[in-house]
Amino acid sequence: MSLNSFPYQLYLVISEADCAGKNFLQVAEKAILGGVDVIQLREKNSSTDSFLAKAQQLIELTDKYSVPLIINDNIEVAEKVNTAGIHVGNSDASPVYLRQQPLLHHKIIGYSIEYLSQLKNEQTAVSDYLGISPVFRTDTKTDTITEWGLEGIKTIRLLTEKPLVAIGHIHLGNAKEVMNAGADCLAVVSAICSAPDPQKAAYQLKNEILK
Ligand code: TZP
Ligand code: MG
Repeated sequence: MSLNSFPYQLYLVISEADCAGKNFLQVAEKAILGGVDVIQLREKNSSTDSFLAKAQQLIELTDKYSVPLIINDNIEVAEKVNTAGIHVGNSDASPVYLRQQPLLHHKIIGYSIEYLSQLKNEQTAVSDYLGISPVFRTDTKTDTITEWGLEGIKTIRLLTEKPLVAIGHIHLGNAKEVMNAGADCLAVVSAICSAPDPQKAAYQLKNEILK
């Protein structure tokens, strides 16, 4: 297991829509105060202009707390806002392509794994961390392919030393078993964004990870 290129343990994936009426910047700040150590902005139904505006607001906050900000699948936003990284899926721009871009090549690159065959490809080789996507079925993202489950994490753990970020229906009740299966980091949307108290939710999750 190698944590050097991604030494984080609790990863908030956030969008304005996922915060359901709450101010997403306030949710993000509470999450940081609770123990989130990396944040991804994932705006699936926004125009690039709106995504850009949100990223510019969010990076002011993440910079204040020295928390890395990662942009989901939007090269223009990742280039224009000086974010720490970009996350892509199997059908997005490829990590190899991103590594060739002058404004992106040095950034953290995350790559979602939906098929075991991806572990052998050059995209995986150039990525800083791998998303195990999804671990469990989730209402937050329904266009998914494999549900890896705990067995899937164990299998992937045996096949790669890349840092593994588990995502998909992760909450306080299963956090420890997901870590024990071989994940290095837990990524959550609803466990924090939909929580009545996002700071407390983040704090409890972080404690569970560190236990
Ligand atoms: N990728 C795979 S599952 C997922 C993403 C973005 C959503 C996870 O959301 P939740 O609410 O933590 O299950
Ligand atoms: Mg995508």
